[in-house]
Amino acid sequence: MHIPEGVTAVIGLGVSGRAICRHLTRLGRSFAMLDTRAAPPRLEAFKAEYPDVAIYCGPLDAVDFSRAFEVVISPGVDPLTPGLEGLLDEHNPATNEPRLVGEIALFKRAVKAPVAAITGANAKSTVTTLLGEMAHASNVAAAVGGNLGTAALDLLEAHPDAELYILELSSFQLETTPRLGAAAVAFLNLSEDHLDRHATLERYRQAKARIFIHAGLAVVNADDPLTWPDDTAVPVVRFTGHAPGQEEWGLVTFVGQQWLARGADRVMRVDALGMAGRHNYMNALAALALGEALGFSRAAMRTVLETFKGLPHRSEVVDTLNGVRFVNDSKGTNVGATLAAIEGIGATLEGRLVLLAGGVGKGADFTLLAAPLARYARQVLVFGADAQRLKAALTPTVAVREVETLEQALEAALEVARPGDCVLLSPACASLDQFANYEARGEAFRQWVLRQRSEVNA
Ligand code: UMA
Ligand code: ADP
Repeated sequence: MHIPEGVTAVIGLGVSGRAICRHLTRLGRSFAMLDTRAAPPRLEAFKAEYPDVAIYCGPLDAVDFSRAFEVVISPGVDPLTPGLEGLLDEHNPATNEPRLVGEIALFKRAVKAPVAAITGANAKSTVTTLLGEMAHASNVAAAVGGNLGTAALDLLEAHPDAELYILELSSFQLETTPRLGAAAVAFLNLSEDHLDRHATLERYRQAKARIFIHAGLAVVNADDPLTWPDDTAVPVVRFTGHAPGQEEWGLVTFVGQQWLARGADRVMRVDALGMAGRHNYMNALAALALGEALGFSRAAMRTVLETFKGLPHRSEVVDTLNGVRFVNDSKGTNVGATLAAIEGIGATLEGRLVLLAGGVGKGADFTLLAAPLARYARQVLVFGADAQRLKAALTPTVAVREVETLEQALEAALEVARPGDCVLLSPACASLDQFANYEARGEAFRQWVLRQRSEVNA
């Protein structure tokens, strides 16, 4: 297959690919759709919607891109896929950008209002959602999406008059964004994830650090130097889990109570936060720092922090059965997220945590979990594709039992948990070996707990 002269090649028939096609249609540009899978989902629906668009499914090294206007790639496709090599480094004189770009490059060319963007290994969705709520509470017409919810290009059509676009951006999206030029950005934290794609933590960091390009202001984590920009020209505001410097956001203790504060200026007590867990103090601070940079009202931001209970599948309390609390953190899909959940929740119940973990480990180093689990966990139940690797990393430091499925892990948890304990699903792994996605895994956990509840009540 060759892409004809002047035609844009769109790669990936997913949420982003479809949003890119709608956008190119609005611009009146001709395009072809490509997907590396032999039979991508929703192919027939796409053909029906775009009967005149050329479609190619198969290996990209059989495609001649040399005459394409540009190549616009979906985040799930590696720019180093055979057939695409070199395109990211090739200059496109028509756009003054690389010949290979992603959805966010097209978004940047079209957007008329300021952009706020959030990245990090974890907590992106939580902080993005919080910031969106804070904007609305401050009467700013903000449109929220990106890696979370509505695709960025679809936001432009759904909210053409937005005063602010708030985007959660993944490393996959940033990797193919030449210059974002956002008014305010945040890089929340960095720990290993997606190493199957980025190969090293440094390459993962570099992809995420593209968020700083031409940024008006950057909110970064003072406790995590990997989130700091290499470019010292970017104005920075820091947040920390310790006492803040004068211009920083952090935690201060006042008359025995911990407060979120900007320098010496106390903003709210942590026990007034709607979200549970110490890791959410950091998320609240990051959102406050961004909100203040964007001119939101402090009173409005405080109200949001008091009422926002967190997103589903993120340290979400499902129910308490016979004194045992069941917490669904299915979105804990990497070691960093699971560490945050264990420390966020476990700190209040040393030795009383029953952790359920497992799935697809994406090549992660699970030994980092051993020390905190030795302190906080009564028992760890591992399941799924990487159960054995998890077990090997935690043995003999922690009591680990291997089972096959989440349901078996829950049954085993019920046997070992005592009143006052917490059964936490925070798998440190992706779900795709046994579930459609992390939501389906969290829902399976929730449904099982609710079934137990009806048996308890019966
Ligand atoms: N795929 C192929 N060949 C292709 C195209 C896709 O094999 O030619 C596979 C990918 O490897 C992946 C799947 O298809 O397994 C989906 O990839 P995609 O790029 O088509 O995904 P979209 O449906 O466009 O969704 C993407 C984000 N998905 C990914 O980055 C994998 C969605 O984030 C995002 O909401 C959406 O764009 C809109 O911006 C999801 C996600 O899992 C929530 N993100 C990762 C994360 O948060 O960890 C980064
Ligand atoms: P993302 O969109 O980056 O995946 P989410 O807000 O969906 O982030 O949260 C994902 C997981 O990250 C949660 O399950 C939680 O365990 C963990 N998490 C939440 N806050 C933090 C934090 N400040 N640092 C590290 N991990 C966190």
